[in-house]
Amino acid sequence: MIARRFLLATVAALALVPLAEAAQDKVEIVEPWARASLSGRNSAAYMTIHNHGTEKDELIAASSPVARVVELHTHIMDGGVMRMRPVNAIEVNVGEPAVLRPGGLHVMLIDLTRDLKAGEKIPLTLRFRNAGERTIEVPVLAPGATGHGHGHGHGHRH
Ligand SMILES: [Cu+2]
Repeated sequence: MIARRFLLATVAALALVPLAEAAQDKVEIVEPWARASLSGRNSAAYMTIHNHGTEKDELIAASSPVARVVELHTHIMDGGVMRMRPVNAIEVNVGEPAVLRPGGLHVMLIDLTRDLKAGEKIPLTLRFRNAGERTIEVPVLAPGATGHGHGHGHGHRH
């Protein structure tokens, strides 16, 4: 009886190993893009963030070598005018992706260190409260772009 109990405990412990590894990759960033900026001093980056973990997470900061200041922003209606407003964090709930897109939540790239040209990729580091840091390569799209969806996807359809 004792031997059997020991065996069950061992099997249970082994089963936990893959779960622990999966938890490290619970945040998935899909279809990131940034708006090209050839003359302006600012730009913005957009993406969809999935949380495959079991607990709510939050995007709390971002940084990039192409911008001296990077903030998390949203848009609000203020007297009939759309205005951008910094937010402290962007919630990334389990099973409910955070969608950053023009006119809504975005990563604001302020005081660019150089032009952002369509076709290039810029590095962007995202810091999550639980998942830690992720550095991604963000494709730069033309100034009038509204996002992916013209055969530009990477097979991520949730
Ligand atoms: Cu903004």
